[in-house]
Amino acid sequence: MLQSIGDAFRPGDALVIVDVQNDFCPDGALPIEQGNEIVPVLNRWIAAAVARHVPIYVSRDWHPAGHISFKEQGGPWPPHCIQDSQGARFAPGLRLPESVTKITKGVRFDQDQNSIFDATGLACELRLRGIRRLWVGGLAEDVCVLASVLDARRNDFEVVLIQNATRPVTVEGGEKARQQMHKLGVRIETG
Ligand code: VGL
Ligand code: ZN
Repeated sequence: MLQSIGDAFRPGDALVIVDVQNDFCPDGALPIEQGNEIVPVLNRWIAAAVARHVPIYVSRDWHPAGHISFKEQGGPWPPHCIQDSQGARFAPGLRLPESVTKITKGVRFDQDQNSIFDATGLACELRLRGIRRLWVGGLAEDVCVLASVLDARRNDFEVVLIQNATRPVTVEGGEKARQQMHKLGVRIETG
């Protein structure tokens, strides 16, 4: 457990918030149990990041209607996060400053994009800004958070997973995801 989350930051850090959108919260189309409970935790991290001038990146799953990842199209998921829908909006309690950088993913017609690094150019952007370490939270721990963290490690970024700022689709999936991340040198923190 960190003493003070602000003090945990150092130069070269960024805060990364993955897909905290209505459809992944309990009343949404692809509800994640207690998905909304991470919002107040993330708000503390956002405030600390703003106070320390730590850049904040926020991703959104942003699917065209009839996306390839939807069940009707042979994919694994119910329709969710359809572009411009209420379900695709960021959770209303999430206090995002105007200075956040948004990452839009899931827009590809030919395949899903679980990772925020997949065809977004994000690794290049982070390197240009001198970012070397990512503090990561969001939804879902065993899907888009996992895929993003794995890609971050492949791209040689250090990663700290904020454990209490993420929730999995399934409990077992979350455990496996944490094991996998830990093996790849991801630090797992509560703050
Ligand atoms: C996600 C399932 C489908 C996620 C996105 O953001 O974790 N999960 N699309
Ligand atoms: Zn999706």
